[in-house]
Amino acid sequence: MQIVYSTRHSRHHPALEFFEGELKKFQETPERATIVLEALTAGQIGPVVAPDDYGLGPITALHSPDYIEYLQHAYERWVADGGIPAGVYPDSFPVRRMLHRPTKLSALAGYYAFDLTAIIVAGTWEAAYDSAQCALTAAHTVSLEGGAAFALCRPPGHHAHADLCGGYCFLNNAAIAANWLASTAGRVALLDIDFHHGNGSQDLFYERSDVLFVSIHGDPDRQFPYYLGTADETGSGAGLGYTVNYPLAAGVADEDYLQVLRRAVGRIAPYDPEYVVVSLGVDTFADDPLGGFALTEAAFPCIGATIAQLNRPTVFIMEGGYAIEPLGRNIAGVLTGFQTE
Ligand code: SP5
Ligand code: ZN
Repeated sequence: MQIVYSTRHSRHHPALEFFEGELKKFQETPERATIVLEALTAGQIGPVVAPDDYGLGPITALHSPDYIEYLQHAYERWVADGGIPAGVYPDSFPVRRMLHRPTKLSALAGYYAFDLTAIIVAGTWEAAYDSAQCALTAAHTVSLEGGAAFALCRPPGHHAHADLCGGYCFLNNAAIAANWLASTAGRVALLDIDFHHGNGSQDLFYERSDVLFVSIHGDPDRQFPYYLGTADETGSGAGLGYTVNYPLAAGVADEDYLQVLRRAVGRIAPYDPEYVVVSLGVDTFADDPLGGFALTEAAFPCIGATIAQLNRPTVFIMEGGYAIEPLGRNIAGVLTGFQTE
């Protein structure tokens, strides 16, 4: 299958993040992408191509123009305003009943974010833009040729809302691809198997029936993103019944996980989607520093094979996975399992 990759991901490289009460090394590193690229190349998964440029249209079809304008210029305005060169860090968040949109950059940063990890540096916009273009290129290929494609997206996307960054995400790559496919197809399924709930994706499609959102993730009662992803969130209005969440307790291992995945796939099949988009995070791996499940390497090819049962043109979008050394093998495992099924 085609692999879509842009070297510009490396322009997004914040040094530090606030993690469990301390400043630590930023964990969503450029090395994540290069190790995946190496593993996919070594595993002969398919040809590697650079993304085409679909412009801002498919991005602003989901993200609000003011948020996009903010992302494009935040770093230069932050530095001009006396901010530290290390990156844009919010100083406050508007929560319940706080409605004013301020002009001060450190405050605007909190207005457009829900946590402290979507740190904007000089090259963040270019990296995020290319990440979304990788997703669109993979979607376009699959729409022309069928089969499957893998967008090696970095930064990841599934936590990003229409006008909110967070969880290392700025532009919702998977949602942008799903929305683009849905504009020509009647029905698209977005299956999110990152360890963390895809709060941004859910919110973007919550009132729509043309994109079925199905997510398996750590129970938000104890796991990031905490404030969304419960089983009783099922969509609203025209979207009622088109959001399906499978929150799981910490410690879930291969057999139990695969059983839930088969149930999720069983929920997607009768929807009869023309395309499947997969938010592919492998932070479900036992040794992941940000995850809480106990999957072994052997689970990942089974995950790919289970998704292949849907037998639909499929776009894989890379999301999380922070155990660096096994990251490439685990992504390659899913794609190989999918291909050999
Ligand atoms: C795309 C993606 O995977 N983003 C994940 C962002 C998660 N950030 C919150 C981390 C919460 C820290 N708790 C970790 C406890 C594990 N022992
Ligand atoms: Zn994740």
